[in-house]
Amino acid sequence: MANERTYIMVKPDGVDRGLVGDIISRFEKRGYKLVALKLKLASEELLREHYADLAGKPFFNGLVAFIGSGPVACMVWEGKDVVKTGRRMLGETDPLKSLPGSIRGDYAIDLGRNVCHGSDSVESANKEIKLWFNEDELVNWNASLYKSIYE
Ligand code: YYY
Ligand code: MG
Repeated sequence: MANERTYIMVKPDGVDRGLVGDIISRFEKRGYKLVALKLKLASEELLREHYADLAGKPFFNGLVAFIGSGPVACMVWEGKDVVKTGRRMLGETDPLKSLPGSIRGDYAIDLGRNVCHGSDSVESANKEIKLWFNEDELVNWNASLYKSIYE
């Protein structure tokens, strides 16, 4: 579905390292359409909800503390198969297992500093987009480049 959406977030390590522009650029160049974008200092409550499926894992508290330690760049991207393709563009959860050419494979080493988040399913994407953005922050617009991206 060309109107599938995913939630992509540059984590505080990626923002601090100046990787926001590169990550946006990769999605733009691939042909995806940006429909929402903001910088945010996330509350502990928001992060506990965002990572709710990981509550109980030994790294959960450290993860929430780290993602809340600095600004994150939040975005929603739209296009055909963007959830699965976005995950492939990010690489594996463990950067050392990520192929060069992926974001984590190009820029990261440690699990807890893997630079970016991407929704793992359409269902998670819908939940995360609602959690991080108000409806009026999602911009519906026609990208003229679509005629050069889709046949
Ligand atoms: O979706 P993804 O980010 O690739 O991995 P998740 O299993 O959802 O874990 C979220 C986040 O938690 C991961 O990006 C790094 C961190 N983490 C960790 O610090 N240590 C682990 N053993 C597993 C995950
Ligand atoms: Mg995940």
